Amino acid sequence: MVINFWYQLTADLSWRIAIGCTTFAVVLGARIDKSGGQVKTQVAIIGGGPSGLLLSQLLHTRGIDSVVLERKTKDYVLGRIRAGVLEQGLVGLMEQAGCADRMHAEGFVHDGTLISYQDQTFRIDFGGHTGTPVMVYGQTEVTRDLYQVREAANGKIEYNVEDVIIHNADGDRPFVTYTVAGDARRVDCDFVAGCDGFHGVSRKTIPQDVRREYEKVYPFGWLGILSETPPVNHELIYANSPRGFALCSMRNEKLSRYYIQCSLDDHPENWTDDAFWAELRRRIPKDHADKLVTGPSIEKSIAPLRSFVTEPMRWGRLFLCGDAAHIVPPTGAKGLNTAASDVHYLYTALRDFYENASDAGIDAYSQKALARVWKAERFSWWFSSLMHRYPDQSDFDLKIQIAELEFLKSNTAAQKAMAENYVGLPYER
Ligand code: FAS
Ligand code: PHB
Repeated sequence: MVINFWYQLTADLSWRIAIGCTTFAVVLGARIDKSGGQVKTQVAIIGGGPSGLLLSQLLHTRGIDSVVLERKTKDYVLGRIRAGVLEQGLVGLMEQAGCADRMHAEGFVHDGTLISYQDQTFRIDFGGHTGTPVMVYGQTEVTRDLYQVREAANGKIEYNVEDVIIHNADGDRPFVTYTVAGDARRVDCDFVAGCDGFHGVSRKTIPQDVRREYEKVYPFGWLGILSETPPVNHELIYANSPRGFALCSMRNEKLSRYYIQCSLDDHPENWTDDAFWAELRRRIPKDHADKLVTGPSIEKSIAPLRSFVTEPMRWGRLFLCGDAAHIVPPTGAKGLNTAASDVHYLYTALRDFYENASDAGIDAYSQKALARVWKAERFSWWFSSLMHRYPDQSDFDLKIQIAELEFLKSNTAAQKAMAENYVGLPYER
């Protein structure tokens, strides 16, 4: 904690000298001058989604202060319907962050999933192959729990921020400028965590001649609905049907989440609820289709599918986390979970910097995070290739896809490999 002490002392000294012209409220180590215009903290976090909030809370547990800058309102962030399946790694991080009680009370522990094709259905036994389950608990609830624990700790979160610019990321004194309702603000910090998602500013702060980007855009999207109906099955069902992919998931006993593969030029308003239910029935196993409980959709949206990675995930004192650095097709439920492993690596690196005066973690961050990112990219691409019907698929391609499903259905080693990837590969030490 030596570094932390000297940081606090110098920060106090420099601020005491300035105290004549400013008043400041100490908010978790972050200090704001009377205009609210300038803040000094240890880690400036761009983005108040799951990555940014989880990192902020984990840092807080070690007395490392941070400021989270979020472009939207809290309600807007909570209104996004996204991931539903948590790996044990993320479950552990939520426990470490001190906000796992509701997840354990309301989440569903799943030991397997069903896969269907050509009127056949088989189960991948996560527990049998790996001894590890997954937790079904919506990203919205994860984010809600993180907001709650940050607010309880007086965490500094600025909403509705605009014009965010990261300065001196490759120098020793980075800072972030931004505005709130036209009011200019500045955060001076030791490090910047870019947790601002695919459309954020952090990735683009890394010069183009430093960045290398890899991308694959899939020729289809997912039309998803949320309905206040009981799930059709107690475990998820991934379906490969001649009409396209479908997924049956859930949020709780009374809230179901369903997806069907759709074309990229489709729109949610093209689909009445009845049309969606009829199409879903055509794509899932008949015994489940017959017992499907339908109802009005309370959310209906289309998500495009892409695989994307940017390298490196660090530039000077700027570190990219989560969707700011990588995107996966949601088939393997790896988006949120890979963001979580980034946060784990960055949190432990910053903890070691402040507590042990060690640069080893921050110097190894990008390489260590990318090693796991690419394995998640591979699994998500593989599972998407296995389960979706591609517009340009030849008869040969289709035969290979079915043979792959036959092999997965009949081979223990193949099922073990799938289970190990789905429940989440270990976080490298
Ligand atoms: P996020 O995008 O969640 O959060 C980034 C935050 O930064 C946002 O709140 C944004 O408002 C803010 N921000 C952006 N620019 C900013 C700026 N300039 N200044 C300040 N703040 C800024 N994953 C799954 O595992 N399963 C799924 O089913 C699934 N479905 C998805 C559906 C959709 C439509 C999308 C887009 C993603 C889906 N994902 C899914 C992936 C998703 O869950 C992400 O992996 C997860 O949100 C990553 O979290 P963050 O890295 O925090 O990024
Ligand atoms: C979801 O419940 O939203 C969900 C579950 C598993 C996936 C994708 C999405 O692979």
